[in-house]
Formats: sequence, structure tokens, C-alpha cells
Amino acid sequence: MSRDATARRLRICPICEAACALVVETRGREVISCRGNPDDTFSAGHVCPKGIALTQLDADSDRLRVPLIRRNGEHVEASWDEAFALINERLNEVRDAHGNDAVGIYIGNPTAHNVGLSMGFGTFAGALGSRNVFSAGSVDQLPKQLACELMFGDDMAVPVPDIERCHYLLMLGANPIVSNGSLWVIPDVRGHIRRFRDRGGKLVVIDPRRTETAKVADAHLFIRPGTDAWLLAAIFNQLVRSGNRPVVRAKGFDALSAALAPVSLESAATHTGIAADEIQRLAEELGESVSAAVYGRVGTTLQRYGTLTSFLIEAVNVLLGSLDSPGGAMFPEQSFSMPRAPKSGVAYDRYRSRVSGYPEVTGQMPVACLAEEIETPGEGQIRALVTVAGNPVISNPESRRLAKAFESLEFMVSIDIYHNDTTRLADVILPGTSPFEDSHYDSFLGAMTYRNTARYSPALFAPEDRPDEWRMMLSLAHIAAQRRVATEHELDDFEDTVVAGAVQAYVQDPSSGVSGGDVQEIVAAIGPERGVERLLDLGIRAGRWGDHFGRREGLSLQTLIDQPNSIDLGALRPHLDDVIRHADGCVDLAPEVILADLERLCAEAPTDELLLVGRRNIQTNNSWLQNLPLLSKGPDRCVLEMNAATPMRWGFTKGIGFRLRRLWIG
Ligand SMILES: Nc1nc2c(c(=O)[nH]1)N[C@H]1C(S)=C(S)[C@@H](COP(=O)(O)OP(=O)(O)OC[C@H]3O[C@@H](n4cnc5c(=O)[nH]c(N)nc54)[C@H](O)[C@@H]3O)O[C@H]1N2
Ligand SMILES: Nc1nc2c(c(=O)[nH]1)N[C@H]1C(S)=C(S)[C@@H](COP(=O)(O)OP(=O)(O)OC[C@H]3O[C@@H](n4cnc5c(=O)[nH]c(N)nc54)[C@H](O)[C@@H]3O)O[C@H]1N2
Ligand code: SF4
Ligand SMILES: [Mo]
Repeated sequence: MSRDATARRLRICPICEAACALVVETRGREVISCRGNPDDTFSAGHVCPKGIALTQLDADSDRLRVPLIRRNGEHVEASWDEAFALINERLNEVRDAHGNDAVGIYIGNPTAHNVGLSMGFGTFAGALGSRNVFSAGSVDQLPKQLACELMFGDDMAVPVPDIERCHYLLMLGANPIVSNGSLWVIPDVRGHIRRFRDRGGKLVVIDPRRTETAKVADAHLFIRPGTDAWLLAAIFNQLVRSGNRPVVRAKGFDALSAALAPVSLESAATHTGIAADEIQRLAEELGESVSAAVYGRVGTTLQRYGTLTSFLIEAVNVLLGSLDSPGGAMFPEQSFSMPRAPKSGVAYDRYRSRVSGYPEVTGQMPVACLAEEIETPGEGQIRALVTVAGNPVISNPESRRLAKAFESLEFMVSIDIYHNDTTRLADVILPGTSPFEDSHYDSFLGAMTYRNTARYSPALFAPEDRPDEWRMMLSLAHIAAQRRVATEHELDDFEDTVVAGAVQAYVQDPSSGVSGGDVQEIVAAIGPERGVERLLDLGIRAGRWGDHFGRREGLSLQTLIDQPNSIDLGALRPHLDDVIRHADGCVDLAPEVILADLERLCAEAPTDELLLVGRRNIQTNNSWLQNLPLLSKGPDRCVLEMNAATPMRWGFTKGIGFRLRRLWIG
């Protein structure tokens, strides 16, 4: 038993997109408790069972702490040196024999919540130079990012509802009361919805299921899954009929209106199952409200018309005059900025997948073709795979086929904190750290906060005898770039090169706060301490709110460290001109790919096939965490829910119990 005194430490929860600030009580290396931090300016004490369970995640004896290598079919413990040496040998063997594309990479969801991993991954992927990059994004938010790329020229320009000033919120395919919000960082969304409604705001939910969010809404309309584009098209047409026109600088309005014209209230009603007069009323209410925002999440992206639906959500926001307008759908300005390279065209379909010819989306391939890219022989076949904080065997389509494909690989590396359905197939597993052994900054989700904010939490403990995930990814990047395992000293030099390269990119970016600056001077000002913090400090200081390295008053990483309860940077502000990255500065309402998809939509006959949709549960997080005692309590959650009318129609009889043990998420 440790005799150390207890300490109260602050930390941002890395599990989900709410990014709640926590108070963590520690004694020596032991974590005693986690609870919400009431003093945090952004999350004000909110916490959920998963945040409280971080104590158990940290202590979990199942959590991997040393590398594992497959020997004679069994995973055995190995040293870091052995693990890196094997990766260097085998990964580079595949590259030497078959080229860079022969190595595939899969990036999982926690990468977005782990700054060391996400930045280190970027360095690794850059050094590897493979086109075969996959992520959980194509079974999640990538359609939304593509819609934003097409419309605004930036896949990270994702508008969020300005709920603090909004009067009418139309929410499609999201259940934030349970999910705690997604592509919308809004801890305690329940409290926000309550306050929004208390001041007269109206929440309308569109969902095939009576969700927990639908229950606290003013109205809920059931929709047939996959038909939101019909609803949005009909709303768009009604608004046009009422005289609404874009008030922001936009092009393609006439072309989009013409393409949407075939969608009548009646045809939308037939497809969606929502009555024509209900749709008309929705459009009227939206149009008449002082301010309104339309927001859609997984239900609108994880479906057949994900990109089109996401696009139409923003098109309706444009027509309502809501885009970039207080009380509408606004673009947060986060405290960290990435350097912007000159943009040439839209990041879509610049190349295609080898077997089925799927278009690339923002530098990624859809996971739907991962299995076939491994199975199909020929030039460019994937022969080795690196998975980073992901569990694709469970989270991607065709689990069994994918597992078989992974088994056929010449070499597979997984970076994860657990032995699971995916990592069990790897030749080498490199363990990530405990959530308390790395620092936290939301570099990805920071672009989607309900208010502008700046927040950072340092690691509570140094990882014992092992690299943190930034350093681990840097070692892999060195292996990919130099075809050799780095010594500690070489890795330090390599990090210096990475940092200098990043400074160079900011200096060359005319929109950055250090544009035209002196690289050496900036590198020296960032300071010699190691770690991903150097890139963070750089991106904060060169960014929107930064001190621009002494050019003005502003934030640095140190300011964030000094104010651990988060810095409130105020309500969201209009700044569309900074957001649009199309060369002509216009919101593009009629990209060809969207018009083509509208044709596909309009040609589709209504269907009443049986459809399965997902749902989340407050105690779960995707495919992991279920082993923690605090989160495994309660009734069996693997239950299929059906509309009371469905079983009769499909010939099922009452009393049949549906148990889906291998399906996760609710
Ligand atoms: N059936 C079905 N499929 C779905 C969904 C659904 O609702 N239903 N949802 C989709 C969505 S929205 C998503 S985002 C994807 C998720 O898809 P994935 O990202 O592939 O799956 P996760 O279950 O999130 O897996 C996360 C993995 O990261 C590991 N991990 C956790 N923290 C860390 C860390 O700090 N470091 C490292 N190295 N590893 C860590 C966990 O052990 C786990 O293995 O699934 C999609 N697939
Ligand atoms: N507790 C918990 N929280 C989580 C997660 C978790 O596993 N557990 N996962 C995290 C992740 S990775 C993500 S991406 C977010 C997702 O956050 P949300 O998008 O809020 O997630 P869901 O709760 O799945 O809500 C999606 C809703 O879409 C509905 N839906 C399905 N199909 C359609 C359709 O065609 N049209 C419409 N209009 N609705 C449809 C479903 O019924 C469901 O209510 O949650 C995050 N937070
Ligand atoms: S809602 Fe729960 S899991 Fe999500 S960040 Fe907050 S405490 Fe963590
Ligand atoms: Mo997700």
C-alpha cells in the first residue's frame, strides 16, 4: 500500500466527443477516483459512467503494458527493441518487394481523441507513403466531411448548432442524450437542451426510433431509415417557394434547385413515411423561426445517401440564412491550427481503389473495400497492415471475411491497449498508454465545440519504461522513412526534423500567424523539451488565438497549462470568408457529384424492406470498455428492438427472443 499523500489533478476525458473535464484523485501512481470538474468553464462538472470508469481502465490488468509478438502461433511478451526490430524487418521487406501501397493502414476512433497518436500517425503515414489508408471514418463521419469538402472546400469545416442563441433545432439521426454529442462537442447536452427549451427554443427530432433525445424534444417524427435526403429536398423546395435565397456568397443555387425540383411533398412523404403536411409544417416553422439550425449525425452519414444527406443539411442551413450566423450553424475557431498547404481542387476521387474502383475521399479509401484489397492478387495488393487504435474486425462490415483476410496477410501490426478480435490476429501488438499517461488536447474535435474554447491537460504520470504513443509513432515513422530502428538519440534528431518541417509549413502558409517568419527563430522559441507538446505549442501560437511568437498578445501552450479549468474564448463568431477554401471564395451548392447522386435518389422507388439501424448505450463506447466492472453492470444490452407492428408483418410470432451477442453498440 502506497503511503503517498493524495493529490487532486485535472484531466480531460479522452473517451468520447463530449471531452468532459475531470478531477482525478491520485495517490502515488494509483488513481483513486474520477469525477466531473465543476470549475471547468466548458464542461462545468459534467461526467458520465465511462469517465468515472477511467479509474478501472487505468488499473485494468487486461490492459496491455508490454509489446506482444506472435511466436509459433502464440502471442508472447517481448521487449520494445525486439518488437521494433521485427517491424522494421518485415514491414520494409514487404515494401521493398511490392512497393509502399502493399502496406495498408487502418486508423480507429480513439486516434481522434489522442493527440500524440493522431499527430504521430500523420508523421508515420507521411513517411510510409501508402495510398491504402483506411479509417473508421468511412463507417462514421466521412460522408459529412466529404459534403463539407465539396461545399466549403475544407473537410474539417463542419458547422455546429449555435445552441446558446438558436430558436429552432432540427436534429436528424442523432441521439446526443446517450451519445453525448458527435461532431459537436457539447458536454452536458441534456442541460443545454433544457436551457434552450426554457428560453423558448424548439427541438424537433427525426429518427426511426423513439430515442432518449426524442423523449426530451418538442416533436419527434419517425422516418424510414435512409430517406432523410427526400425530407431535406422537400424542405429545401418549400423554402425556395417561400422566397428563401442564399444570403452568403454561394454559387450553383439554380442548378441545385433544378435538380431538387422533382421532389414533391408527396413523393417525400411516400419515401420517408412522414406526412406531406408535417413536412410542410416543418419547412414553415424553420423558415419563420428567428434563428434555426439543422444538425445531423450518424443516422444521416451511416446510410446509403450519407454524403447527399449531409450536403442537403447544410444546403438547408444556407437557405435559412443560418450558415455562419449567430443562432444558426456556425464554424468554431479552435485554439490549435494546422498549417494550410495551397489547395488544388477538391480532395475527392483523385485516385481509385484497385479492385472495385471506389473513389478516394480526403486521402482515404472506404473500409468496405479493405477485405478485397487484401484478398485480390496482383500489383498493389495489400500484404501488410498496421491498425492504430481500431477494432475493424468488429466495427467494419463483413467481420468474418475481414478476419480471414487479416489472417492471410504476410505481416500485421496493431497499436492498441487490448488484446481483442482484431489485435489477436497481429504479428506484433504495441501497447498504447493508460489515459493518464499521456497529455490531452482535442486537435480534431476542437474544430466542433459549442463555444470557442482552449483547453489542455498534461499527463498525470510518465509511462513506465516505455514510450508514449507520440514517441512510439515517431519510431515507426523512422522505420518507414529510414528503413532502420532509431536509437534514442537518433529519434530525438528525427523529432527535431519533424518539428522543423512543421514550422516550415506554417511559415509558408499565408493564413498562419507566423507566415514569412524565421524557421530557426521559431524552432528555438518553441523550446527544446521533447514530445508532441512542441507541435501543439506551435499550432496554438501560430493559430487563430495565438501570440504569433511575440507578434501580438495571445495564447501559447503555457497559457493553457496555467489555466487548467479551460479558457472560454466566447460565443461562436461569423467568419465564413476564412472558412471557404474554394478558389472563388463561394459556397458551392452544386458540385457535380451531388447532382449525380440526386439523380440516383430521384430514380429510387420507395421501399418497405426490413432495415436494421444501430443505437448506443450510455455505458458503452463502440467495441471496447465492456470488460470494466462499472460498465458491465445492468441488464443485457444486446437486444434487438422492433416496432410492435413489424414482427406480425414479417411473419415473426410473439415470444421469440432476439439476442445478437456479436453485435456491439447497444
Ligand atoms: N455495427 C456497427 N458498426 C459500427 C458502428 C455502429 O454503430 N454499429 N459505429 C461506427 C462508428 S461511429 C465508429 S467511430 C467505428 C469505430 O470503429 P473502430 O475505431 O475500428 O472501433 P473501436 O471499437 O472504437 O475500437 C477502438 C480500439 O482502440 C483501442 N484503444 C482505446 N484507447 C486507445 C488508446 O489510447 N491507444 C490505443 N493505441 N488504442 C486505444 C481499443 O482497445 C479498441 O480496440 O465503428 C463504426 N462501426
Ligand atoms: N454512450 C456512447 N456514446 C458514444 C458512443 C458509444 O458507443 N456509446 N460512440 C461514439 C461515436 S464513435 C459516435 S460516432 C457518436 C455518434 O453519436 P450519435 O450520432 O448521436 O449516435 P447514435 O446514438 O447512434 O444516434 C444515431 C441515431 O440515428 C438514428 N438513425 C439510424 N438510421 C437513421 C436514418 O436513416 N435517418 C435518421 N434520421 N436517423 C437514423 C438511430 O436510430 C439513432 O437514434 O457517439 C459517440 N458517443
Ligand atoms: S460523456 Fe463520459 S465518456 Fe464522454 S467525455 Fe464525458 S465523461 Fe468521458
Ligand atoms: Mo464514431
